Amino acid sequence: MTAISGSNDLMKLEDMERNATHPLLSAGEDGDDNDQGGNGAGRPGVGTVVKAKPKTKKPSMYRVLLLNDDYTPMEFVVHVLERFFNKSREAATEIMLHVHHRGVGVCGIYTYEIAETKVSQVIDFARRHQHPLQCTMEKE
Ligand code: TYC
Repeated sequence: MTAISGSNDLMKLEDMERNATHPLLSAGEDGDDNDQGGNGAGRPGVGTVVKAKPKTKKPSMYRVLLLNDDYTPMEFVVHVLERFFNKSREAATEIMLHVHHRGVGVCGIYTYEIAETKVSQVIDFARRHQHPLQCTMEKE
């Protein structure tokens, strides 16, 4: 006759379930009083599940710059700033005059792809109108 050791084995199973690492519990919070640091020390293959770290990184930003030259008409530059950089007539005029006097000025700050697109659009638009206006970008 085999002895039935039922209650003993059942207790062990319950203990195992109670001690199973829970994603919302960290070391020492599993409600038992036999904490071993919560890292499964001495229990091969058992470790603490640590909450996933939200991994969101801010993208690098790039300044789009307009360069001065002696030939592009002021009105054309103002138009470029209104059309491609969504500036008001007043803001566009201010930036154009800044570039005219200082040699270079910021049109806007964007993520890499947007900045690259703006630069291409401005250079292409200026070329099509036979103006030497130059535009470039730099990491912020
Ligand atoms: N310097 C130009 C002129 O006198 C005007 C100008 C302003 C040109 C800004 C380019 O990015 C520029 N007509």
